[in-house]
Amino acid sequence: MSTGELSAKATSHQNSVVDKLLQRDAIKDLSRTNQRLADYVGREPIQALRAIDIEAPKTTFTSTHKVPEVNAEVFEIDHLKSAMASHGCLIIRGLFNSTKMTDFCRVIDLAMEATETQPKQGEPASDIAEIFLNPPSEIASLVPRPGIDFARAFHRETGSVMCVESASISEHLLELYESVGIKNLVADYLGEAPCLSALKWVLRRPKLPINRDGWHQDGAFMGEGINSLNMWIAANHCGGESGAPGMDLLPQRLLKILGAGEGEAVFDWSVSDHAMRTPQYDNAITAPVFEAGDALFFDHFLLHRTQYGHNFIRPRYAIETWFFGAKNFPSNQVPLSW
Ligand SMILES: O=C(O)CCC(=O)C(=O)O
Repeated sequence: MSTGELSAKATSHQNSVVDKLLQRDAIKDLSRTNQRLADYVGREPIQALRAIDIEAPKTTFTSTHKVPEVNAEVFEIDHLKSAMASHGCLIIRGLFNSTKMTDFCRVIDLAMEATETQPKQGEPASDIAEIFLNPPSEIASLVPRPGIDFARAFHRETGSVMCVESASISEHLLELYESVGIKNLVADYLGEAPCLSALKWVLRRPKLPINRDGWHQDGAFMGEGINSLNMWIAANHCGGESGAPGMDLLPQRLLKILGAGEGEAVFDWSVSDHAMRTPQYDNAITAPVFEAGDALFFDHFLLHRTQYGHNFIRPRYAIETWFFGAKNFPSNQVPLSW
């Protein structure tokens, strides 16, 4: 697809989040994102107390689902602390406006198309390409081996794109997060100010078929000692029997990395499906249904994978944002200040 076609598709969504993004100042956004990366260059992590090292309050959840959940209107920080301590995860229903999130699916399409449609050499980038593909200049030098090209190819092949490929999407999302109180929520949970990660801040529209052996704990490649919280936002109806892949979860509080690279696992950080089919895990595994705007929170010890199945008939859109302690962060995930 040419950048012209991309532009035509994008402008048919006037007054949408796409339209708002097109009105942004791409140069200003780029300079902000560059600064966020620069803030962490040469900074060493400090292994301080993590959220999971602190005794959490016990909250009663009324739902009978396997994953604790709460509606955004009644959410309090103790819900998160308690659920993370007991199950390693929590769903906050309706945390984001569902119309805005549904609208965001177009942004994900355009961001993915933009990374596949680089402007030809010597050809100036169109307005749309400037917004949807304006990565920070230093990113290539900051990504550890096997490097940025590997990371980009991995994302393209699996159906995802790093948010920082578009500084404007990144800055837009940070503003959105702040407007619904996410910065305070994450700081309250972590017990320290948060930072983000260029490598683990990802727009997702997973390609089918889903990998059966993709179970993993992110701590297998981030390290165990970090202070982390992931916010995974569904941008469309998915999970369960909805016809679009959600997430398969083992909602149990784990405090170490289990069996990385075991059995038929595809990566040295993943776990095979066979290894998960023990009586201890099998009854607990669940694939919750999500609506646009619902958010799932978990940390680097939760065992999960993109929901596996054969009956998917619709794409799934999601935004994954890993937050870390501003002091206790994994340096290999290319931290960004917030
Ligand atoms: O969105 C997905 O399917 C996978 C997300 C994931 O693995 C993660 O958030 O760590």
